[in-house]
Amino acid sequence: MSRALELIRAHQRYRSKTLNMIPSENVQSPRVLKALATDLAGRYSYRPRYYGGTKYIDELWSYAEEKAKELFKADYVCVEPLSGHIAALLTYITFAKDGKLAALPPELGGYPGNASDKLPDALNLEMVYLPGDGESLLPDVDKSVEVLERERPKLVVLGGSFMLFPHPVRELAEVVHGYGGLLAYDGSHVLGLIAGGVFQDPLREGADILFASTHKTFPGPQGGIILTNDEEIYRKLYANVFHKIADNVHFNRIAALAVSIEEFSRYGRRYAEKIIANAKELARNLDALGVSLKGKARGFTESHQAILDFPDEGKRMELRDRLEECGIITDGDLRLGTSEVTRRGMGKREMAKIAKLVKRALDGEDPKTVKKDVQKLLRRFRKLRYC
Ligand code: DSN
Repeated sequence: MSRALELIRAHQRYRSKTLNMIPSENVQSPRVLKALATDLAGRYSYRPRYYGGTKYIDELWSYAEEKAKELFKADYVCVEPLSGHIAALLTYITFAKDGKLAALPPELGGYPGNASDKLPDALNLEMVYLPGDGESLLPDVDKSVEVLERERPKLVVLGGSFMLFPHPVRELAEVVHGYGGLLAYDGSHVLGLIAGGVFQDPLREGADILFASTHKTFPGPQGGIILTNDEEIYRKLYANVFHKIADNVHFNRIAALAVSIEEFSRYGRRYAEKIIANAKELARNLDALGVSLKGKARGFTESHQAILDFPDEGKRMELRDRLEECGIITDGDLRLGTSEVTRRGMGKREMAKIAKLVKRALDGEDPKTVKKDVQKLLRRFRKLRYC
């Protein structure tokens, strides 16, 4: 017996007995998994054409692009980035390299890759951090306008990793365009909510570029995507794809993305609506049980996340581990996401149950008794919906 296969099985068994609340994860549909595990996983193709044997690959590639443009209502798309991080990298090297980039700092909700010692360090970017509010995790519009007018960064990024509410795209786009800058939106977390038409619509609100990962609220394979309505922006981005950010763009992933877009086109709107309704319900129930959450003054959340408010990092890590002992998987910032539980068919009643289970775990009840109840809840939700 292969040790690797044993570990895969052990992982699958373990995760099937736990409640996954990580907001940057989701489960793939059987068809998406099937597409990933095909011959495409070992093939190459380039543009312009170099390899033989690619006639179906090339058709699939174009099909994925057409379906993405249709679903996201964009004129141009890059499906080549291997992840959301690589989509950010492609956007930054194309439009901000050796210049100024503005974004929210990670502690106010921005992507951790925007920390000064990460992507900005790798690309020699001068970082301009947008002022914001650690409670709502939103940029402060007036203060951001001041900073942008003073610093005039080439590229400004809204959106991020800790997102409870829509970002002020309309409010800031005019300023950025006024001095000749570009506005990008990191929709990694909320891509499914955008595609479902239930959150905000960055490309119609003034963003020039929407980049994202494809596996969070959007239930596709792990990967990245960039969308724009501007031909010149697209041409500049595409010129930096081959042999700058990738050599092989992984055609099993692109095929799986096409499958997930087909599925989302049928079921996505209902799914996205339910994700948000569940996040709101979960947050309301946690609050009623006395658990402190971010964003309370604005109604906790309008996205897929509810974020517990424990300022001490050590305490958060301890609670993450305690929750896991109880069968509830979350992250070191105690963000609770509803994408996966929604996909498993859970609704309002289950959100109230999950809130109680989280509260019992946080209160230090014996993990064995909480875990038993978590597993009892899971047993009724084995089948995936919206696919
Ligand atoms: N890995 C993504 C997340 O968990 O939000 C981005 O940091």
